[in-house]
Amino acid sequence: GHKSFTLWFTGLSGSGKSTLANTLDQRLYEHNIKSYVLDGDNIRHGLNKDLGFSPDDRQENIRRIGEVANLFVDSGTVVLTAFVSPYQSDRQLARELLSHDEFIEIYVKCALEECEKRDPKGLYEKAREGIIPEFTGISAPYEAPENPELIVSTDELSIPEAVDKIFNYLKNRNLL
Ligand code: GGZ
Repeated sequence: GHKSFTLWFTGLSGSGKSTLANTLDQRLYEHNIKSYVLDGDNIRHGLNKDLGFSPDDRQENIRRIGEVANLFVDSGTVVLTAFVSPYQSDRQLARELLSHDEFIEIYVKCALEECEKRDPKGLYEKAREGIIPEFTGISAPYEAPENPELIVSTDELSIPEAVDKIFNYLKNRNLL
């Protein structure tokens, strides 16, 4: 069978993390690889619905997601996580929960201006108006990864191109 590992997508709101994770998830299914996406829809509405967006709550959010990812990897599943995860220290903690080669950090890079222009849920507008406080990129920090395993620029690549880039990376590393 294939190896299992976590693909940890990090990036601004609207950068395309969930879209990439879900498209890749489908692609892995077509290759008979068992994978599962963890994102705000199935984590922040359930397990982590007691958490908000203060730095402490984000840290606890990421810690729990790291623990859950670890369990999925133990079960032999490829995990794709799609969370802003803006703090370097929180991502480092998640990395340390998994074994050395089981954590693959993918920086979904996209200029703030572009994310704000996309604004699919109107959250940036609300953040600018101060209706949403502590919004990443506007009124809360985003610490870009310094040494991610992979960078995909969604303001330069299409979704299929970005998915191809990740897929080829995994093949080259003999993970698929
Ligand atoms: C950032 C927020 C906030 C604040 C609500 N800051 O585009 P989205 O909507 O679907 O993705 C964002 C999501 C961020 O949740 P995460 O669990 O990924 O964040 S973290 O990793 O930092 O814990 C956005 C929405 O929730 N959202 N308020 N203040 N994003």
